[in-house]
Amino acid sequence: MRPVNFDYLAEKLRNWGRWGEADQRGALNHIGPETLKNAAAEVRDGKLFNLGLRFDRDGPQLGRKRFNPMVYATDLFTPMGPAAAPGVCYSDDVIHMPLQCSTQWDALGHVHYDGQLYNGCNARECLTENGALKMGINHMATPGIVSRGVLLDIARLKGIERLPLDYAITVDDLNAACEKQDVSVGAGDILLVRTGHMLRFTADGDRDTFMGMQPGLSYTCAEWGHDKSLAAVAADNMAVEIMDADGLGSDMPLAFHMLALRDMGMPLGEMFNLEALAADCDADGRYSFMLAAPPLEVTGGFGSPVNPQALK
Ligand code: UVW
Repeated sequence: MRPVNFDYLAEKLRNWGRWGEADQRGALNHIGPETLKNAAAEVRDGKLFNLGLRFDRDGPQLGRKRFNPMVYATDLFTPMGPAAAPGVCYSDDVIHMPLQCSTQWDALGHVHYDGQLYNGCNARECLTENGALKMGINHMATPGIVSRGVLLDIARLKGIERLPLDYAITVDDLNAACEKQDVSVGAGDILLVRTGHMLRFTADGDRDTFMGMQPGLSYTCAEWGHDKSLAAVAADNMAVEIMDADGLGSDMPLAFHMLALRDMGMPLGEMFNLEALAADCDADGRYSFMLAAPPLEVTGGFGSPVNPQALK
């Protein structure tokens, strides 16, 4: 069975055609010139935060199909050329990694159901072994992803460091966090949701727990994001949304993914490390900032690694 009201929500929130039949950027279209100017105006204190995880063999993946990045040198101490003086050398390297292995954006082509992607694209025609012919991450890379960011710290709202593994964040939680933090969320904003789950990897080194059942958004929060005209949502867990036995046991697992990516055309950012930013927001009471998180322009990619930066 599909989650309660899933089909009703999917139809209500569907943005297909809203930005044209050929559109492949979805909710990123909410980011216009005014949004960008407002985003830049958030930079007041000269503070910069890196929200990305490191890309190395000690990443969060447990192995199997998604594994941690492997970097190899392809040139080491290589002389610059026949005429180069002794000791004038260069080094090059190659990285082997899944695009989904660490801090990343999901492209609109990442998930689908009922044979269709965002904007009604036929999944069989669009998804190939060499990438997405439509709805690839490359469409999000130009002109890029920069906007006003707003952090809603749901763990702090609850007075705890990390939400319990089975906690589903509700619309009431999002509204309560806005009120407590005295911040409003508007059209074109990128919402960052802190669950505290990241600490299970970064502080505890517990990959099994980090990659397992986890707290996150309930699929019902998709309607909130739609009403706010969010451009994108990212979180400090692996899936943005809650991953629990109920959801994974339904015939529409990752229901928030489906509503966001496939129906709303709203990209999802995963494994954003929000700890330093959240501590600063708590200290200065300001939960909005400029967020620059451009994906790599991987042609037809179902996702992209990203090194997101928040500026205050
Ligand atoms: C899946 O696991 C399908 O998606 P994600 O990595 O986006 O959570």
